[in-house]
Amino acid sequence: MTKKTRTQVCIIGGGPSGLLLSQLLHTRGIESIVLERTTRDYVLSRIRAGVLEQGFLSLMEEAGVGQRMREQGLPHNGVSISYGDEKFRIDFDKHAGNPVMVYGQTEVTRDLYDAREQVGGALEFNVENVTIVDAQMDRPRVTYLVKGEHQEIQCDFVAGCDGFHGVSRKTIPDNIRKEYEKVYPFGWLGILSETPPVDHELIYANSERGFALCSMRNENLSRYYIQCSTLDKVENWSDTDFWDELKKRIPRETAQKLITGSSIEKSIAPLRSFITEPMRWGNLFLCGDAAHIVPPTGAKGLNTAASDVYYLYNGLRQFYENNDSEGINRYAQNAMARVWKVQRFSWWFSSLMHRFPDQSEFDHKMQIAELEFLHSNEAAQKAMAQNYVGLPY
Ligand code: RFL
Ligand code: PHB
Repeated sequence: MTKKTRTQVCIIGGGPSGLLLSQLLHTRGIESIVLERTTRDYVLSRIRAGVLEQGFLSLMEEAGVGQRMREQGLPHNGVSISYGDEKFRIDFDKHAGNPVMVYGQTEVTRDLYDAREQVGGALEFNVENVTIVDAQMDRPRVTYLVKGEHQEIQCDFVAGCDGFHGVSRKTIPDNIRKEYEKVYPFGWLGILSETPPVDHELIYANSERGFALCSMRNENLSRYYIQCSTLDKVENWSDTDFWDELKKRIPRETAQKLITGSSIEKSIAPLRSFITEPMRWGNLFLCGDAAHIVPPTGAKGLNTAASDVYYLYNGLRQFYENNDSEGINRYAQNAMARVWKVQRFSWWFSSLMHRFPDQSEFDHKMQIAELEFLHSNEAAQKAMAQNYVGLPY
């Protein structure tokens, strides 16, 4: 026996994109059901993004979940870039007029889960075999299994917010779907440690030994990354090895101030640029990592997921409130135009900051020349600042 339910928007994936979309729709009285393959605890255990753009903050406020972020987040007015022992600052206030907010993805997701639960939002965990049926018809359906029981949701629209490994993107037939991909020949080894951050702002470091990033979550929680080989394993890196390597990649003056401690999380992430087109197929709309992945240099993944949510939410709102399909019809075009620009920035910043295994001496000289140009040129700093704090949407 299949249990049948009806809703307006079926959202696949209970990560930040899916939760934010469902909470925003709720503020307008639009019904949704979120289907999540794992559990709330599992989603909250993934240490990911840490830097939020203004557009993201506005959406959280609009969704009514901005309070803790406003109280506990750390506004940052700039970021530092180093190469060897040289270090300079990109001033967001001066060049872009907006700060960014340091507030972890874990906290964003926790706030969204709490809000969904407070208003009795429909969320199903541990769903299996999610399948999108009749995405091109007026009444698409989503079928799945939960605790061995067959379930079916009939809806008007399906939002595919199920990340890079989800099923939504693959529902679009191969002859319609086009994918663009660049895989980088290195990864990021990250640790979280209950130590004060080495600086009050983030430091992106280009060094002879490879890239490093000094980031944070709060005054006593630091997040550091170092570029590593794609073949590396977390077990190969003791905390001491990690700190020793980090110190060699950041300016000496900064390394002397670094407070080390034992790690409470350690993981390796691959780096990839990936885009799939189209982002809409019939009544299926892809959002966030389901449609695109950026390398983490520049902190754009979660923020770009949020700009997709913005376009989709406003399109759905226009549809349900005014019976006007203009917004949903323009969704793929609007979202994609911004996604390519963000991809460009993430690719440029990644290319500038990392050591590539096949890098020639010429390539290296070009990196240093570009860093020196950025160091000394206000127009270049302005372009960097505007991209970092987030392009408008
Ligand atoms: P998510 O977070 O992957 O969530 C998708 C959810 O869908 C579920 N799912 C399914 N559910 C039902 N049925 C299925 N068949 C399903 N398949 C999957 C999954 O369990 C999951 O819960 O995608 P979403 O919501 O689009 O959010 C995207 C962000 O998580 C991602 O872009 C960022 O984390 C990227 N990122 C960063 N972004 C930033 O904006 N700023 C940063 O500072 C930043 N730092 C980072 C990052 C990503 C990193 N890693 C690990 C890749 C740092 C790192 C190291
Ligand atoms: C993080 O704090 O996890 C972080 C910050 C900036 C990035 C990537 C990750 O560019």
